[in-house]
Amino acid sequence: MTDKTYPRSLRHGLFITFEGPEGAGKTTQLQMLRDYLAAGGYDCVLTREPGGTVVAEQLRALVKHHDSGEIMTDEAELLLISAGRAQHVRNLILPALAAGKIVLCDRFYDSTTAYQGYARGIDLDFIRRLNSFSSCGCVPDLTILLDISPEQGFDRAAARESTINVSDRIEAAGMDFHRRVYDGFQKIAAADPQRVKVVAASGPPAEINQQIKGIVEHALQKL
Ligand code: T5A
Repeated sequence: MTDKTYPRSLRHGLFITFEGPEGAGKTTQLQMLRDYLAAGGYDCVLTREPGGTVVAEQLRALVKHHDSGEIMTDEAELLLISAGRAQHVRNLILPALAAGKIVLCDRFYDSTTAYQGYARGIDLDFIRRLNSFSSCGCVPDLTILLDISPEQGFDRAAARESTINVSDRIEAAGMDFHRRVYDGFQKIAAADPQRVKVVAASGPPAEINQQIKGIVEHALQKL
């Protein structure tokens, strides 16, 4: 990637999301991709869900670390995550895309389908409609699914944190839950192979980054 002029075809931006189980390496790979694209002259915005704006980050903290003793229902969790997305999409993602930027997002609505749908068991058709509503119909141009077993992802997260973060409600939901998340992501990828590209994520970061760069370059060439 040597041409540093702003590509005309990016006037409508490019929306790339990263998905996968806990500890899959999304944050690591997103930063590597952002650096690569920025070196090529692309204007990138790196963001995440839950979160991404002030209000959405406040909702993220509630979803992840709520510890008042009152049980947070699955329905409330879904609605809080969706409320954050409504803020994030309208106040950050859509304006960035309208400005011709590449938006790189750590998780998006496929996580809602996998975690709140397949793993928590909330009706998938309702989640599909809620995803569409909360995201204002905004569909990622490309989704990279980092494919790693929940066990290996947890090993990585544990190596980073010395223990699994027990104050993180979703992280602490148990291995059966995280296996359902993993299976859910596989179903999402199988249902939408044009958009969702599965990348094996058990190898070294540089190797994974090479594969992702190839996929993203291909997407850029098609614009
Ligand atoms: N959630 C989210 C929902 O339930 N519904 C939703 O709709 C949405 C959007 C977000 C939580 O919210 C849930 C899912 C999550 O539980 P989070 O803290 O952002 O919480 O959790 P994760 O997205 O899972 O983030 P993690 O930081 O845990 O994992 P990453 O970003 O996938 O992994 P990363 O890059 O931080 O790497 C983890 C460790 O592994 C090392 C890194 O150095 C780091 O120490 N590593 C590697 N080690 C070996 N080989 C590699 N290839 C490595 N790549 C990274």
